[in-house]
Amino acid sequence: IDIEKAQVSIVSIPLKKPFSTHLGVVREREAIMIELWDREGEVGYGETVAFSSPWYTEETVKTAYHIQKDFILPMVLKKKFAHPREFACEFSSLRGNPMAKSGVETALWDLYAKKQGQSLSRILGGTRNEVRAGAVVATQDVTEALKQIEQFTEQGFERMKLKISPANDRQFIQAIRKEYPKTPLMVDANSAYTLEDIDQLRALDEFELLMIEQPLGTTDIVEHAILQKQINTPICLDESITNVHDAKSAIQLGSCQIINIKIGRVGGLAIAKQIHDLCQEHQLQAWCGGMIEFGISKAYNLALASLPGFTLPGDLSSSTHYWQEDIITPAIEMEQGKISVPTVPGLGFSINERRFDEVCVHKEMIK
Ligand code: OSB
Ligand code: MG
Repeated sequence: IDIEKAQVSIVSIPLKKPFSTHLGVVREREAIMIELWDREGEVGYGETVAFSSPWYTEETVKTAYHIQKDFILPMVLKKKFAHPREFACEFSSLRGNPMAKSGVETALWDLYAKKQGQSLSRILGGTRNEVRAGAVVATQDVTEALKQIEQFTEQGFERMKLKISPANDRQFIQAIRKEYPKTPLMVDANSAYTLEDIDQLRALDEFELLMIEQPLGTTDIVEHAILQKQINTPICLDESITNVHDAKSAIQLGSCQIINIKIGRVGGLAIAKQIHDLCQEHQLQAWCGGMIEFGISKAYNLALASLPGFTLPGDLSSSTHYWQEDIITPAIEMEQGKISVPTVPGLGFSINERRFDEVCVHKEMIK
């Protein structure tokens, strides 16, 4: 892969409804799109999933833009890659900034898969032709949550994830369990608890949740191991797993039974695949997390989630789940709770230029 030029653009679209967690509310999604062209005119697409503010992890749209424009892209333009796997090694001396890295690394995978004439899923070793979807209920209001679950159920989602916090767990989950006694339910706390809340967390065991995602702090790998010994609900780690080493530590310590793998959070597709392989080796369940993302990132999630170790439904939804019209073509659609994995060469989706121009707020070519 020999890259000739790169375009970095910022797109922005308002959400159909606010996405609310104990950390704040997302009303508008802003993200950085990456287009890489090689010397033969082939293009690869990437999406950078950092948010406008650092509520989920440290990165933001502005920090990722700076790292990509001033460090990653100049190096990518200079180097020739035999395989996208070489990216992680090449950039090991650029510390942190996993979402900035992932936005560029994924574009190399799309380009590579197109050159090979194979689907990205196939290149990665995917074994599924469809993946199971899952919906996220991100509101602090019970009536609104029930309304959303009713709609999600009608749309075909079979698994619901509720955003919880110490101020909003028991009564909230109870109200939903009462109406939906059989629906597979899981909860995500985004680090809202500490070990002092052990009794409150143990009290959630009775709801037979599929898992509790990231109850404790982002760096609390040891504390999660202590907590897991005292509750029955399986712990799933999200924010705590930022690379392969974190996954190894969590597995060795028994900090979780399940890992949520997000390509952007771990710094790219090659590392996401390595964490998947590690989960398989140690018999941990894995699933693919979501970032309220645009279609390009969703398409990478489909390819990743087609790997055999992704045994649970992911935070995967159609490309019109969060807004009326996305920037990709064709659209990603969900049918009966499932989304099909593309079989055409590469990522399987490209940018819809008309829609892209409507929502693009900044564009820059780097040569
Ligand atoms: O913690 O999994 C999370 C969205 C943005 C940031 C963090 C998280 C989420 C979600 C997934 O819960 C929502 C989705 O993309 O469907
Ligand atoms: Mg999460």
